[in-house]
Amino acid sequence: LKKILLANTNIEKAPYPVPPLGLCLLASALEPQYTVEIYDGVFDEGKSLQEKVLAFSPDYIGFSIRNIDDVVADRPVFYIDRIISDFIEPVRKISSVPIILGGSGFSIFPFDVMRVTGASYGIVGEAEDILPQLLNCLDQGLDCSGIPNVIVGDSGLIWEGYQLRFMKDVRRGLSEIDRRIDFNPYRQKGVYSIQTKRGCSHGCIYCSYPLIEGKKFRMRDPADIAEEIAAASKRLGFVTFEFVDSTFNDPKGHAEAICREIIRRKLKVRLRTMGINPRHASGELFELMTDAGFTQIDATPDTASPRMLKALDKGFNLDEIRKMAELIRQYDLPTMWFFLFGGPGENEETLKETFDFIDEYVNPEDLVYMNAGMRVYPNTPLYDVAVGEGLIRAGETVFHPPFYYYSVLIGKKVLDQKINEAAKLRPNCLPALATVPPPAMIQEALAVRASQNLQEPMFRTLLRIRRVWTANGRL
Ligand code: B12
Repeated sequence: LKKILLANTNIEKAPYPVPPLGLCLLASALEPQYTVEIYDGVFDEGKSLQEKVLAFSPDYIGFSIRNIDDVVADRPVFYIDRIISDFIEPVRKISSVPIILGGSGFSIFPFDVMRVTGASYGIVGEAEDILPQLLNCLDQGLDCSGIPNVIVGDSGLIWEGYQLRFMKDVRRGLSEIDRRIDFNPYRQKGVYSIQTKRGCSHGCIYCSYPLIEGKKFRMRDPADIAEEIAAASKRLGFVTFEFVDSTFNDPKGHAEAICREIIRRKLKVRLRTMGINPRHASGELFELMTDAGFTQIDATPDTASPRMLKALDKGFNLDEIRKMAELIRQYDLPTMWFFLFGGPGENEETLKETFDFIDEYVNPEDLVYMNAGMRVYPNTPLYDVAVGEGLIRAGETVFHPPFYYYSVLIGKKVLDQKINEAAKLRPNCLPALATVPPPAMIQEALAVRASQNLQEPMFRTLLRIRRVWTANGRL
């Protein structure tokens, strides 16, 4: 059997380390035709990668590129430099096998990443079908440029005429993350990731998800998902499961069905999710989520200004966000709220509309994450707006340095100032730069949680400590 090493190049540990779900799914799709090993770089950061390559001696090496930058305008973290210096270059020094790239970050900027890494092949989007096809093609020494989603870079020229396809059926092998990588370091701070569907049919103007996963929702069977959770929790004991879907409760009915399957099996699990779509939030959904074991959710309306909801093409309205906020209070579900400020049309009035909503509806014990400036991705409506306003030229790359959009009606300086003022008045509202707590604060939070046996989400403990530190002038 031919051998492939799949390497996870993601070393980001904030807000918490995430296990390489995609690579585990790929491993399952490649077996038994290929012998697969995964190198997880999250904690090792590339240190033992050369050793791994020498010991395993793979025929192919796949690198997963999840993050390009950290989407915080004033914190210029560009992950690609270290991916090249700590992962790709060390491997090149000792091996000349084909290098294949993929992953969500890669899929947004495939040509830029191919250029800066000089990789042989890249696959845009999901790769369970395509990676085995590409490897079969390479095994036979054929020209692989006609395979959908594949970019060929080995001639030094990058072939840009690839077609993008998504699988019809997402019912595939299981990730079994803990069987493929060492899950122990994730136990404490991390989560076990579960994907319930792929695709996103919403049209939020800045968003890259439809480019990565396609625009059509493709759902997994709710019973299969509950079985996956049951099996993993049997193997691992008590861990938190997190749903990684673009929006958890779309299309309507699927999330409800998953909760029912979990409840029916009487699973004792701790669940969390990002992306609750206000349009499809209901008392029934919240009841089911609470019964299934949700202890925390993320609410990501982006704005609570009616004008900005339209400008960002969010597909829901302020009444629906209010209704969701009421349900969150009624069911007492700890929530992290996310707002993105500065989109097209943002001005001082629209900002006030969002802050008025926060003051009236958000529990002061819940965290509000305020991001100023919108990261522009290629092939999105926001990119076209930026071109139309003369901020970038048509076709211009926004890969590096990352390009952020700020409404011309307010500008970066005033927007940052307003966000900082809002944060001063509201201890639970944090500008993006303040959301990574200092290590000493995390230590204190861990100690408090252990001594009082607190089960609440970490962000609530941290927020309380933050208040004390601010009052003492420690921050
Ligand atoms: C869920 C999610 C989160 C969750 C993660 C929870 C969890 N338990 O994993 C949370 C909210 C914590 C999060 C945080 C962050 N995220 Co996030 N996140 C996502 C999201 C929505 C899904 C990722 C996922 O799990 N997908 C499911 C798996 C199955 O897919 P996959 O890993 O991509 O793998 C498939 C393919 O990519 C491909 N593939 C993957 N690897 C490889 C390798 C090879 C060789 C090949 C051929 C193919 C291949 O095949 C796989 C199977 O089909 C993506 C957007 C998206 N739709 O992809 C953003 C995304 C990855 N995140 C992004 C970012 C920036 C971040 C943060 C840096 C933000 C921040 N400042 O906090 C952090 C970093 C966290 C970390 N430790 O890395 C960006 C990255 C783009 C960029 N600008 O760099 C994305 C793309 C969203 C966006 N803005 O467009 N995130």
